[in-house]
Amino acid sequence: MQPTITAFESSPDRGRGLARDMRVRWALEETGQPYDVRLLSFKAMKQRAHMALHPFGQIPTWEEDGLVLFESGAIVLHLAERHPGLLPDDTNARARAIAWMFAALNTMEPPIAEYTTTLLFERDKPWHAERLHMLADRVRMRLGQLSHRLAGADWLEGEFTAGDLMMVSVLLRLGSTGLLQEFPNVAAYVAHGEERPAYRRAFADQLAVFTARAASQAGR
Ligand code: GTB
Repeated sequence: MQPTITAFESSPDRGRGLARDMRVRWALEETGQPYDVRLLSFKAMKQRAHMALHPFGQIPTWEEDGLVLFESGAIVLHLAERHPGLLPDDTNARARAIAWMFAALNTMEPPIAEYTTTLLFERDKPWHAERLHMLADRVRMRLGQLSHRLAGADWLEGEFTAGDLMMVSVLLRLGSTGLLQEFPNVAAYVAHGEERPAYRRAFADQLAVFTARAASQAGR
């Protein structure tokens, strides 16, 4: 049975690939695995059927042969461990790739998520400008450290791994904020990830969901 993942029926990012199903789609494309997608409204995400799959009522989830998973990192790791293409064979290199997955999710993503949340959803707060400034500096600190580590390399550990997939996915959340461009080698790293055919296929598929829905609503 091929896996089924869940995704937004209508993503708030209008198909810009920022929702977390995108990293799972990308991993599926990198490993050449076919999959099905079940689209969910915000309401359906909080209903019993989906809450039985995801304790926090979110996307993405993963269902395959009786296994149900949530958390995009756990899903990508599960996939990477079972199919070639995302983790090196060498034990130590594999451990390092997994460490980068955790770094993306646990060190980079929290300040980036805080920054983008404040940028988009807390504009009306009296402390908005001050907090945004502080959060931008926290993101800059991590980007600077990553930039130093990357130097002129294409990927974090020589070859492309699930660590890069996760890191690029997280960095893409910075989108048009301009922060990435302050670190040209990090911006180039992200662009390099976006150029991968597997990324492009995953991006096109999630965008098609948004455009099909927008077209059907316009036709009503
Ligand atoms: N840690 C979990 C994981 O990695 O899987 C986080 C999952 C998560 O945050 N899911 C979000 C969700 O289901 C979608 S991705 N939200 C609905 C809810 O909580 O009720 C987060 C997201 C949403 C929208 C944008 N955007 O529009 O740009 C970007 C990211």
